[in-house]
Amino acid sequence: MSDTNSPTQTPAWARLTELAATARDMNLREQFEADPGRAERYTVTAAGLTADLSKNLINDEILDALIALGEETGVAERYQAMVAGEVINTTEGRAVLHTALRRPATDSLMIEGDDVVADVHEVLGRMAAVAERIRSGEWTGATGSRIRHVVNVGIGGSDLGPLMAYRALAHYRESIECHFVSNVDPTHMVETLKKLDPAETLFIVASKTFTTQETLANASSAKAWILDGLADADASEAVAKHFIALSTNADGVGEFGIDTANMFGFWDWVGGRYSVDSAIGMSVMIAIGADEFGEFLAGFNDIDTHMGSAPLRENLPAMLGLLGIWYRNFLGFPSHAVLPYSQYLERFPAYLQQLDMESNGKSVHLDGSPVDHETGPIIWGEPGTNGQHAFYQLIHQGTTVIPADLIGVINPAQDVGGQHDLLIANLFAQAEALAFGKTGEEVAAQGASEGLISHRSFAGSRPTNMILADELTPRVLGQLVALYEHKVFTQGTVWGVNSFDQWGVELGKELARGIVPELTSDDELDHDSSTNALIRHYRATRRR
Ligand code: G6Q
Repeated sequence: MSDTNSPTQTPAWARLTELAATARDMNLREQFEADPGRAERYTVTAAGLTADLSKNLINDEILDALIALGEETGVAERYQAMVAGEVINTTEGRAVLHTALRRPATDSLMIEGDDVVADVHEVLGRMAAVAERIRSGEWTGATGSRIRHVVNVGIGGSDLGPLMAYRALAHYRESIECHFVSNVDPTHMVETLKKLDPAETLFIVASKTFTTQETLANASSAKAWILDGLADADASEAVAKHFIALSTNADGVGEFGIDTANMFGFWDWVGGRYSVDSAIGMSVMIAIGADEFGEFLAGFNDIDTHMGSAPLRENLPAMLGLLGIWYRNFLGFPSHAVLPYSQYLERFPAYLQQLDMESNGKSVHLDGSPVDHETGPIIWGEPGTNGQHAFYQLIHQGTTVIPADLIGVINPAQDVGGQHDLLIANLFAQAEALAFGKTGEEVAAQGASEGLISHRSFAGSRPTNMILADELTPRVLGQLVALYEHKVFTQGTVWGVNSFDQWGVELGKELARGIVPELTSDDELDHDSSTNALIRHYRATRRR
């Protein structure tokens, strides 16, 4: 997109700029008083998800202009191009086809003469067979013991998705316990392995490229731990029975010593942060079984279908994306909080940080021209109610408005003494407090002393999306993830950026490769004076 094609040049952008001038002072109390049907009109459903969008700083005029922006920037058309396999990741010359990972086996999608849906189901079938052998105890380790622990070794997209989903679906987990080691900090592996028995432990080396420094370092230390712990077993048998790989790089996997029969592949059209529904989800499949993993994929597909067919006004991922643009570009709010009222979703905000910030943290349009508007916001969050006792103070009374997604599950997997109702009461109360606040008069009427009135007042009109699911099943989790994938897609499309590359992570990696040998040598340094001084301080202080 050239500058003349920037979204700022659309009529809708100009209209939204005009509307923003007054919307900043929008009072949600007044909006609700004037419009008794507001909650109902601004509720959008998608598959098993219901979202009350009425507590946003919007009215029909603003919504119309946001939808016009989605239309003028071609959100629906670009989505069709993506799912059809067009090369929309232009900087890496790749199609973007994570939606093909969850299409039913009865579908087909021909890309360069190859049915990618058939390829996906071939791998899923092999994954299911191995997952079943591990779950049933038929797959044994080198000493004949059954596998009780699985350690996923991967980072970024090869860690965040499976870890998030494994925690979210803990209720569905059966016998096998999974662990996730991602950090190159050796303490991560050492602490994880402390309570594990090599005879009962299977490592999954999850790396799309099989070149990632952190993952290869951790995989090597895992291999050493297995070979050391199973010293009586034949080394190649120990590796064959205690390692499987998830990768697109068969040569790299073979070189590491993992039998490529125990490698589950995926394709370069799956971006790391979009890969939890590919072979990268193997740990989740082992934990919950292939049938439930199939449900997880079906949930993604529910939202893919919705995204591809619902008009923008009734299209939940698109609406969440457009509302985010309203806040980021027109009202100037720099961050967005995701606050799940579900302990099972404790890793969901961290997962979304990568999905959103790595996708849309960009400063140039697709054609390389600099953007003339803000792009991705800072995404952050923690589960409620914990966040309430930590950082909600700033969301309620700070000087920055932080739009938030509040996510709730109506029917709990576990309920003890009415605690779930307590959780949900807090969820609804937070949205109510943020939207409607508490005036000085109300504070005074409750008997507060004059000097405390301003301290105890809440301005209100702090926007939230309330997203509710009936139950946190694998299918609903798939729906939630796809909801955010397509929200991010919508925003990237409007902004005209490439949401599918991540060049911004390269520079640090490159510099680290240069610094590694410098830490253990006395060589001259020619960085800037700060970096040189840090390296010298490390050399002088590090005990070996
Ligand atoms: C995600 C990124 C990145 C990637 C990791 C791990 O979209 O590409 O987070 O997932 O760098 O890469 P490998 O799977 O290749 O080890």
